[in-house]
Amino acid sequence: MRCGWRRQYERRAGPPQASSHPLGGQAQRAVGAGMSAAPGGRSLWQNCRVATLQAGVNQPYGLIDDATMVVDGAHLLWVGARHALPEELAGGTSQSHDLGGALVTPGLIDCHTHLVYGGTRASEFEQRLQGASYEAIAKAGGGIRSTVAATRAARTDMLLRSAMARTQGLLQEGVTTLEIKSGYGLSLEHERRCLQVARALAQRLPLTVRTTFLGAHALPPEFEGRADDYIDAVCAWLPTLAHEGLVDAVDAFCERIAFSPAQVRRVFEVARTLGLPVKLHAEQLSDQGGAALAAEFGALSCDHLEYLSEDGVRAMAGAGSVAVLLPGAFYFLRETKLPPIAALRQHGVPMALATDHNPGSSPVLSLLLMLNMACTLFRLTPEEALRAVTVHAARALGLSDRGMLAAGQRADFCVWALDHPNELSYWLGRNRCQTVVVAGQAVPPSPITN
Ligand code: DI6
Ligand code: FE
Repeated sequence: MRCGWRRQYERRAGPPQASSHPLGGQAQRAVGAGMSAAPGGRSLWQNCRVATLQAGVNQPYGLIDDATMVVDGAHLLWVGARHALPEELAGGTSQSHDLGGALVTPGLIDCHTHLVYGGTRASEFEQRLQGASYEAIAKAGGGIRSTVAATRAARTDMLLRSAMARTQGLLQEGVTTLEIKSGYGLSLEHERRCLQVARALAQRLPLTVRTTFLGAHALPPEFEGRADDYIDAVCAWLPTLAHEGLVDAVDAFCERIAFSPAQVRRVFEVARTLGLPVKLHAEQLSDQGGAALAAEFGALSCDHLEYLSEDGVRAMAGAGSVAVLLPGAFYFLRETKLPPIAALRQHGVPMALATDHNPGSSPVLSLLLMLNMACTLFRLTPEEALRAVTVHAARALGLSDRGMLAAGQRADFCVWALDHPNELSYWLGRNRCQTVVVAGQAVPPSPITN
């Protein structure tokens, strides 16, 4: 039985770290605190089992046993079997880490969240348990609108603080890249504020944040009965926010309770003139033909997709759009209609997974839990699930420099107290992530602040 990870990490270049039980919080603290490489230096990470997810490695998960990784600054210089390490790379490193046989994966990517908002919707959850439907609550002016009111009322520092706490939890579970959508401000001023908070998170925490403008998320009360006027406003705000450097992509909610394909098209046309990629909340509660529309605009991804038709699958395959599946929302809304997994596989549409963290339909703060739910609820394989939060999630964000472990990629990776990558989908409710490395630097563990 492989149990190499039970050994405490060692730093060859310095004195051994304080040895405490490897499963205790103290051990995690000691490991994380002792492992930051010199910025810009070269470091060697060895005695590990690496799930590279490279297509070129002819093993499930692109697995390399007894692997070595050479990190140079923020990037990987070399990844392979230890015996194949070129002589010239073996020397000249400023630090060497013995990982004691631990599992290494790419840093995880949560490619769909609505993480900046005020308040909670726990009372709405209670209403739904008593029989009210998500759509009925939304139509009665609750739902997204109640979070919009709480977000507008929240002080900016409180928005930042609550978003920081959520993000820290994700980071400690191995998330090194995070997408955050606006969509709870729904006015120029408040959408800007939410996007600024998302940018501020990336200044304060060691992970990449990609922002998505989701002005077309719901109709704010001041535009009641005037959805087309609201879309005019969204189309006018977008260039302003884009020029302020706040927008990496554009999304919309195409649904009976939100916006029609014709309205979404208008937003996407503005995105196109600005050269911004689009994504879409499509076919979550009904089939609106949203995925085909998004595909027409070369969407990076279409997300949710429970009601996606075969034509929609074909359109996505043709456009190379990623299917972002969100089992947290499926579970929390007690949906029964499954996304068309077999058709997505058959047409070669890459599948990603994300938390969809939001206060209404998916108050989920564990990406690993999504791996498990994708396997149990959607019947993904554990390997598909891991690809879904690495390689395919990177593609859903238009990022080609991460998501697998290979020379030239960013040195974003996680060290796990696990033997095999299938355990990432297997364990529920216990974080086995020992160390998170972002751009070649080990992230020191930090207490969650809220
Ligand atoms: N679909 C979702 O699941 C979230 N937004 C969306 O367009 C839900 C947002 C909420 O209920 O607050
Ligand atoms: Fe969402």
